[in-house]
Amino acid sequence: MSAQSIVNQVNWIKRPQGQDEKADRSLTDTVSAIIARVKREGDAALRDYSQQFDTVVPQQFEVSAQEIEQALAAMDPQTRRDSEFAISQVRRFAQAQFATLLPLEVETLPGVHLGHRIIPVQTVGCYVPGGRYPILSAPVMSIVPATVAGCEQIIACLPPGAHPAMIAVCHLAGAHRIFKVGGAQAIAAMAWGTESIPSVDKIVGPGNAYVNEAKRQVFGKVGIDALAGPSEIFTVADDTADPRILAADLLAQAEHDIHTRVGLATTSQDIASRTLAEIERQLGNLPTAATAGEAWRRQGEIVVCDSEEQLVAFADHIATEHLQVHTRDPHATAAKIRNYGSLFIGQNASVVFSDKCCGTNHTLPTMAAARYTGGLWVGAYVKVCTHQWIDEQGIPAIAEPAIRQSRTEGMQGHRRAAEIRLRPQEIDAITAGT
Ligand code: HSO
Ligand code: ZN
Repeated sequence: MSAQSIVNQVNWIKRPQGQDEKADRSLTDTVSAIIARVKREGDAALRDYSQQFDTVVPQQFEVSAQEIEQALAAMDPQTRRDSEFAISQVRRFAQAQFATLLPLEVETLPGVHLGHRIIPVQTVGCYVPGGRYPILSAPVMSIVPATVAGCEQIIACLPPGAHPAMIAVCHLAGAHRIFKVGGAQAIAAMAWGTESIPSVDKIVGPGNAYVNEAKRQVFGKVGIDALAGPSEIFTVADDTADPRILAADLLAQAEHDIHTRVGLATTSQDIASRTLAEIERQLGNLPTAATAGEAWRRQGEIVVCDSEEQLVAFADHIATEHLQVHTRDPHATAAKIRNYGSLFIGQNASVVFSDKCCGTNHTLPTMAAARYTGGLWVGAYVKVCTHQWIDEQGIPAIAEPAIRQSRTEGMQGHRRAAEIRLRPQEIDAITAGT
């Protein structure tokens, strides 16, 4: 077993990107220049950036009905059925989750009525990344929950060079309008609007470093979901795990990108050694080994722990995007863990199933963001907005402390507004300052 692959000191938390401050600054500057220009010049800037970054300028940015028909017709029928299956699974789960988002009316004190309503975000922009593979499930994950939430206008942007099947899936998933524009310029367009592309209320979906930086910079003007970094997978395992399965799942995610982070923590030295050997064996005949092997060599880790408690503590510490649990009683182990983007309980539940079609959303927090958030879901497309109404009998209980607090704080306008509710017959005197 190579010493460098078995570590006790874990590097997982190190940021995969952004260690170089200069590079960070130049990314920030490049993206802010792109956003400023799109905001100023609209479609003209989009044409320029498309030429510069994608080397194609679409005749028009919006995908026409005819192009959608062509994309659907060109799609292999089984591929289409598989995408429709993924859409229906993601929809079913999103619908079930949506059903848990209930309006609320409660009387917290006699006459004090408080509540909330669940209101869909009106317009949503789904960014669909290009990248190394045409990942057909990507548009499904950002568009389908928006349809379930009831968003009125769902647009999708994808790079002009994207595979036509990606356009077809955007349509099947329920996008109302689709645009061929990618990168930071697409994010800028959806945030500020151009002649062709409407501005939206919220932008969702993963992308490369430029897309992420653009989302970060337009946040505030629009809502965003999260800033997704390179994919991550970690498995916690005991001596009941199967090294062939452990290796296959780690390599599956490793093929995404050389920056993918993959790792295993196990209580078994034997499983650690055999998984290490198995990874090398499987890399020997994996067609995507150039990427997967590079990711494994750069970021791969196998950690040997003394106990299940250590496995759990370790998992909580790294707060990974995907956490697989391959232990004797995986449900019991899983119940003890709190930080993960999505949890894969037992060895049947491969991350790959969620990536493609089991129905959970594959857009998940990376870089330890799982400490404070879960992944993309139907709840990200709605607002939980409160309201209140006060009966006459509820006024004193609320107005009296409000008046005292306002006076203490020197907020006399607030004090008056509260006081006229308590003594409405004295409104003229109160507002006259007597
Ligand atoms: N693992 C990726 C999603 C994906 N992988 C889709 C393959 N297809 C991010 O969670
Ligand atoms: Zn994946």
